[in-house]
Amino acid sequence: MTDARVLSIQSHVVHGYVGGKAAIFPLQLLGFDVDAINTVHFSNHSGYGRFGGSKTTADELNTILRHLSSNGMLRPQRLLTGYVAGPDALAVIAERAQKLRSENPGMIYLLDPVMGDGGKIYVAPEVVPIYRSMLPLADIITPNYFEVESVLLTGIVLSDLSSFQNAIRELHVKFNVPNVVISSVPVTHALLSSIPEPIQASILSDDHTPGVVYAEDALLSITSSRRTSSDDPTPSDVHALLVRRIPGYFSGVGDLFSALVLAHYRPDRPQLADSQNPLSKASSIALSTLHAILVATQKHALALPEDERTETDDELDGVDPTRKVKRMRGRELRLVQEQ
Ligand code: PXL
Repeated sequence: MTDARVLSIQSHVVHGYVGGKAAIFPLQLLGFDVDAINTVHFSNHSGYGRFGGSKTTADELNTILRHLSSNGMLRPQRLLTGYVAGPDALAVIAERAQKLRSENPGMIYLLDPVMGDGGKIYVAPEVVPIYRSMLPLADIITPNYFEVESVLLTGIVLSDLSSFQNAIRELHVKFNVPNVVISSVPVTHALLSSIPEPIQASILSDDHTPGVVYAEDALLSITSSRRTSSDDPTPSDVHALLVRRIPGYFSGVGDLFSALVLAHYRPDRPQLADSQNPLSKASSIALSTLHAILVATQKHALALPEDERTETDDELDGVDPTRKVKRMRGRELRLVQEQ
């Protein structure tokens, strides 16, 4: 393997597996050297309710990048950026991503525009325009469903097939991103009924469990790769990957997914089945790995003593902080055990 160094810029937590802690070990297992810059250094992820530590300032990031650069250590073949705590730090990363891109046009950059989820925006408003200006630098972006449909990215409410088509087109055309993966898409009735029937049937026939309404029990990842040939009338090649939803609260899932997509994205390898492109193939492998990790994590969490166990997210609302911490601890991704 020659293209084996990834520069990963995202959170660090001492305990548990989100941000870099969810991304670096899987990348290493898949054969990559990983240079890791921490955008925060926290005790644990924010879902515990109680957490603390520091955010890396723009000055600190600049110092680290400057020294890496002057030591000739800043020549990654792949770049992965995730959660960044604020606009000043993000501006430094944007500037560096631009520089790395111009120094190495062949670098593969996966940008996860971490801005919100499930209806909640968790970054300062000034972060949004910086991310939007960074999107054209990326080869792959992995926004979640909420980030795409909110004002954070397109403002196009994702309901049926045509709204997805419009949003995907906007990401390819307006933001000039060649590869888009939209994760955590619920399989709603409106979406299902807007899809041509043979495709609808292929989604539903995936269900082998009698009596289960699979659509409600599943999430889609939608991948779209812009066609490269200018005489191709189809603007992009879209795949929808269906995965069974594992109920419960997990953190770091998006970070793990993005790392796996980046690791498995091999545009240099031509041997693909007709029905795949490098992005859909990478996403499909990433999803099956992620699914296996979540199944194992869920199994572990459910086997814990009663006061450490959570079966649904609701059980976490209103529980006292100490119990919540116990319950969260049992839901850390089982990356090491399932390596
Ligand atoms: O993407 C997950 C994540 C990343 N970084 C920090 C977090 C979380 C999730 O809670 O708290 C600091």
